[in-house]
Amino acid sequence: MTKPHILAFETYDAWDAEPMEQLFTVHRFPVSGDCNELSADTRESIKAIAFKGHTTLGPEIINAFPNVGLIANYGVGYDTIDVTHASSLGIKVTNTPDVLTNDVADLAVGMLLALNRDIIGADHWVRTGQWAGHGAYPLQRTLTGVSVGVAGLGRIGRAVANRLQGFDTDIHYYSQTEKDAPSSWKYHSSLIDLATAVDILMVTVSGGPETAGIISKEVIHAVGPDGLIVNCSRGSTVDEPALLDALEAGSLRGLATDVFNNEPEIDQRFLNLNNVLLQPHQSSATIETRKRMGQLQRDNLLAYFSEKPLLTAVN
Ligand code: 8YV
Repeated sequence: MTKPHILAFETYDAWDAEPMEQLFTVHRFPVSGDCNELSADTRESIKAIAFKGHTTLGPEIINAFPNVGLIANYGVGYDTIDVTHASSLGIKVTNTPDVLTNDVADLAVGMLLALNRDIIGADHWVRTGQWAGHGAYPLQRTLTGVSVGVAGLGRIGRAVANRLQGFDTDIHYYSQTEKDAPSSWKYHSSLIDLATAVDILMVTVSGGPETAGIISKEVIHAVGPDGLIVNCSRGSTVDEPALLDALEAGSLRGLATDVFNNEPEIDQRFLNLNNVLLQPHQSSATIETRKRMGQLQRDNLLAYFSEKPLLTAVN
């Protein structure tokens, strides 16, 4: 049987690349971004796209592959894929939910703990001899009894809230509609109300046009000079210039973030701040989870080519 032709974006680890090559004839998306580097015959032979990464997959690229019927995303977030355009052409889109929820939530909580107690600064204090030279590290803040707000109670937000409940915090959340959640979790129908009520804001909403900039200047100021923001969602959800202004002015106590606008070419202002914890978009980046994400992406491709129901369709 001839192997179906697919177009693969970005590079894959061997445990994904090998089975992908066994199952499909894999064409690589040109590094230059110019689809015309692939011949018209090749572009027409391609029936599905294995998408990965955070570049834009918009009409220009999608239209260059006239026989594509599926875009299988490697990742839960699909904000860079123009799903509306894909749908208008009858192209299905899948993602990789659930398999990464725990790792993302773990990193979000890990970032919060590290930021709140300045674990990285304290490590530096020991390594540089300041403990012996200057004595005890400056006192930090407790998490016990603190009010934590989860912005977006989807799969990841819920996993974050479940973990933080174990730290004896008061859980508040914002969502468009009230969710079936423990009665002790306080629902807020507006982000400003949530930010005003809590000391720590965990951003777990999905990315995309609906959530662009929702962590606005007003929300950031409502979290306030005693407050922290932790972002494991998308850089686009936050008004980044307002966030940087607040951090520089001390009108927000601190930020931990795994995501940025224009990553990895992040705003250099982040690098001069000592009240931030910066991570290289690695919340799903464990060997185990990445293997599950690759498997789910391939399972969706296989389902498509064998005309079975897609496992995790988003349109
Ligand atoms: C990326 C992510 O997909 O799942 C998501 O939405 O942001 C990540 O897991 C991963 O970095 C691969 O690009």
